[in-house]
Amino acid sequence: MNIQVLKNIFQRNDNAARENRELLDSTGVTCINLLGGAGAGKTALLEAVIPTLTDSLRVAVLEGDLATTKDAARIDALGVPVVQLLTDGGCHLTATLVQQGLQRLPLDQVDLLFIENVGNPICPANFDLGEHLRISVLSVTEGDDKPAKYPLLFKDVPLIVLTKCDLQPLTDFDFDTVTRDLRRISPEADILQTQARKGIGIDSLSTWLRTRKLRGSPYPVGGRQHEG
Ligand SMILES: Nc1nc2c(ncn2[C@@H]2O[C@H](COP(=O)(O)OP(=O)(O)OP(=O)(O)O)[C@@H](O)[C@H]2O)c(=O)[nH]1
Ligand SMILES: [Mg+2]
Repeated sequence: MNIQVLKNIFQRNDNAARENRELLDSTGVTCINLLGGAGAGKTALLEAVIPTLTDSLRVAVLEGDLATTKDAARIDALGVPVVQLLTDGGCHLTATLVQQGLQRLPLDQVDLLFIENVGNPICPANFDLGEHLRISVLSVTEGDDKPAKYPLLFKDVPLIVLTKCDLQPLTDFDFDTVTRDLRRISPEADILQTQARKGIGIDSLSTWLRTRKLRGSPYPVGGRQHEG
């Protein structure tokens, strides 16, 4: 009985995700789902990279959180359209909530849409939102064992961004260990080291975003396996 309920939840989510992707495709919007643990530096990364993109790309953001509009306010300060999605305690965004957010955005005036998922290294990875690709974020303060312990977060993503690298000397975070583990989980993924506060590595991220052929790309879209 319980298994049937879970299946229905996933089916409803996947239907909404399919509709979201069709809407995004029909309006020419490329959508990136940004995943990572709480406080990994997702919003800081967006704050740093969005200003490097807006000369030629029209960017918008959907901000996912359990509560508050704090992250949306940080993005609003950049002058790009943003909608705060509140899960009201839920530990991940759903495609249905994203669908409501999409209705609030001027999609015909958007080229690139970032969805910052709820800070959580587990649940968000299980839910397709209709995005075209995912980018996973890991901060050095979380520890170098996290890719091995939370592999689904890093699976089938084209880019993994290591954040807060300025703090590495204060930790025992070992880049070789993380790189080896990430290669095992996602052999094709690019790995970037960043220090969003100092703007280091942001040019590389900006170039990555600009030069990837995001739409019509070979990245796996939709139909993700529900693991765990
Ligand atoms: N030293 C340092 N601190 C950083 C860096 N990037 C982010 N931080 C800090 O890390 C904390 C969390 O950053 P956020 O950008 O809010 O992280 P987040 O992943 O968006 O957090 P949630 O949305 O709550 O999951 C803040 O205090 C940031 O100032 C960095 O490159 N270096
Ligand atoms: Mg945030």
